[in-house]
Amino acid sequence: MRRILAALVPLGFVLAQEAHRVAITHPFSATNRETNFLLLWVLFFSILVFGVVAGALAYVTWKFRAKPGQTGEPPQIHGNDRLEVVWTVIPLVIVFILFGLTARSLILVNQPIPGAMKVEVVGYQFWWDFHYPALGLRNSNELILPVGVPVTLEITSKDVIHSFWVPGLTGKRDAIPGQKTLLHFKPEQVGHYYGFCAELCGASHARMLFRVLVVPEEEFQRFVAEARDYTPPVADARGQEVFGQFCAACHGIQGQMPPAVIGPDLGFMGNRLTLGAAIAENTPENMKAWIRDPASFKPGVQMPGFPQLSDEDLEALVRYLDGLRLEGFDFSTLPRF
Ligand code: HEC
Ligand SMILES: [Cu+2]
Repeated sequence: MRRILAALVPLGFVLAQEAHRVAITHPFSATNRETNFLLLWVLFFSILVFGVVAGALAYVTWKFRAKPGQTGEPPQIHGNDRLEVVWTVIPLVIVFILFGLTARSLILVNQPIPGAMKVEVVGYQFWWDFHYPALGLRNSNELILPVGVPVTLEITSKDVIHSFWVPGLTGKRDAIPGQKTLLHFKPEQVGHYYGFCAELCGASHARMLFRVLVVPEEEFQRFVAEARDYTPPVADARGQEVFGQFCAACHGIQGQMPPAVIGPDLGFMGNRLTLGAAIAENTPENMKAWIRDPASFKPGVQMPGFPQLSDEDLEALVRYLDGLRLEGFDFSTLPRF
């Protein structure tokens, strides 16, 4: 018993600390406000139904209990039309009320918002690509959005069904091959939001995460302007050579898409906070370990390992990748939701 408690306490602590990642009640999102509103109504009716049913049961049990000196069966009652109509109609009314409230919420949160910025979202086993067609900008695994500007996400998948979900920011939407699904919302608060794939999609489904970085509008505009004139910096010439030899077939760097997109765009890898679709922190150590053996991070990953690279080449490559960045942006200090 004591051992179970000793295990549960730290678990509870971790859960309390990490609960914000699935904060569907975070109030700075239209979807979540609707969820909260519905939650209250559902809770209200649940408590009401429980109270009436449990109360009636308690009353009947007490009222028709065996009295002292009573023998044999008490008088039996068969059917009561009025009572039966009442207990059919009341639940029906409750169901209709909940249906009406839910339909209203669904219509509200699925309305396109005029003037929305379009971002194309593509799910792959096991990562996400974000493309801003009007801005000529592309980034993988970390979606950067300006606060206060409505967006429309056009979501699809290149392989199996995935599901795009950012609990703190908006609802969930399936990513279906050959189809486009839409998600409309307006980020209302600057922050670093946790995203998940919410549809079982293969061995590393649970490791198919992403982040949404909601930044002040002028910071976003600055990022877009600088990205437009971006020539990928070469922080290490040897690193660039190694990249061209081993990596460029699958990985594009901002604006230079490989013929068939196979891996994430690495154009702003130096600005990324995370690695491997947000499962590890983007540090040089993790980067080296990832390149040597990505499958040790993610079973079933579509990237081969490169154990054959010499230590010098690996160091050079990591310096080159870290140099792929726009200077003057630090997203690590955003509040986390
Ligand atoms: C056969 C195609 C292929 C080759 C070759 C390849 N990669 Fe990848 N790479 C991928 C795929 C696919 C992913 C996405 C893995 C995932 O998260 O599921 C990936 C992910 C990555 C990531 C993580 C990106 C992010 O957004 O978190 C980095 C960094 C990376 N690769 C670097 C390299 C480097 C460096 C090389 C060359 C030494 C290389 N890759 C070679 C396919 C490839
Ligand atoms: Cu998935």
